[in-house]
Amino acid sequence: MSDQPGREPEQRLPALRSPTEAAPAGRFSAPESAHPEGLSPQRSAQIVRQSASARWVGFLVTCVVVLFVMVYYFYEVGAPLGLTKPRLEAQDEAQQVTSIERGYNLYVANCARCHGPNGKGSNEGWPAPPLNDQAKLFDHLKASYLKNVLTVGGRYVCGDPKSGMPTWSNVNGGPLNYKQVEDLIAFIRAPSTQEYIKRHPELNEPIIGADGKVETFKGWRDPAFKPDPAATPVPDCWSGSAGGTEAPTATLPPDAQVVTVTAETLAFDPKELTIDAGKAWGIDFFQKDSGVGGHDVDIRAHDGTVLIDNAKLNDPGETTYVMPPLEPGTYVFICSVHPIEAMTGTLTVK
Ligand code: HEC
Ligand SMILES: [Cu+2]
Repeated sequence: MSDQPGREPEQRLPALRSPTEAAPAGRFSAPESAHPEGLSPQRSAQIVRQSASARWVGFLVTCVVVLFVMVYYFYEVGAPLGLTKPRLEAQDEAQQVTSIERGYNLYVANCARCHGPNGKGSNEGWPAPPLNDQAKLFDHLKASYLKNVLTVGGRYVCGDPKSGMPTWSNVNGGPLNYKQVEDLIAFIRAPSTQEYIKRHPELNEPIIGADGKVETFKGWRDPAFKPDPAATPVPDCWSGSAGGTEAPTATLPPDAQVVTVTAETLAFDPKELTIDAGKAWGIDFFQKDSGVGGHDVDIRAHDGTVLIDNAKLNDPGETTYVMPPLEPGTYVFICSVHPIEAMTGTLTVK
């Protein structure tokens, strides 16, 4: 401060205070009584106790928070050692199971009549190529491929515009919406290592079999399957072992068993049929009613699952239904137009 020469430092400050005007010290400190020279033993014991329990409470609250965070963390990402699944994964899986169970019903209702109830297709005498085949499931029937086939129809498989496989997705005029297409794909690609519950298509309740147990099914795809390195890869265009496109109109071998069924005055005759297992067979069907909406002969399992869906004869006439081989057991043959007692019979396959 060389601009004010000759003054003492305190005189250079802007406001000079008279030395008597000191700040009252008492304002800034507690009264004398708050600073006892010593504490009584009880008082100091109390202070120690109080601060100890306050620290305990703090410690416990911290523990609770830490525990909660840890439990929630494991709930979210899954407990160690695989004790629980990550929450999102578990939810994903539950949704996947639902999708597969729905897909099963869609398959039974829409696809089984050509690809067979087990997806064995032409390997078991059905008119469409097999889907349940490990080599095909391994690298041919991928989700994206299935989606394309179901969206475009059988034309997508080998480029045949007259392919017997219809278009399924409703984006191209088919009957199934995108969710149903997804469910079907989930079912076709479901792993064979897991069991799923058969559910009623409308009620969604588990179907109870004749033995009182819930009926189940397994996926087709073996997740452990590795193709033989020497095996020829599945070709892009595969319509069964014969190669090329097969029309889905099977013809009966000359020695096939053919049974006769007559529908007259809204009743089947006979109401009992017996055929051999494992061989293609036929029904000579005589339709003698007019003005009743027509008749057909469908084959169903006892739980109502449609196994064979034959075309309806609207007017009186005769046709021969070509029937794929069936496994031994008893089935129901029924007119889908008149599912009444008189148009329901028992088919025994031996
Ligand atoms: C009317 C009979 C019929 C029905 C019903 C049917 N398909 Fe097909 N499907 C075929 C035929 C025939 C082919 C062979 C197409 C071709 O090569 O032209 C085929 C081919 C396929 C293929 C391709 C197979 C391959 O090896 O590339 C898939 C996948 C398929 N069908 C799935 C389904 C699904 C899923 C359903 C039920 C929604 C279904 N099909 C219903 C007759 C049918
Ligand atoms: Cu009928």
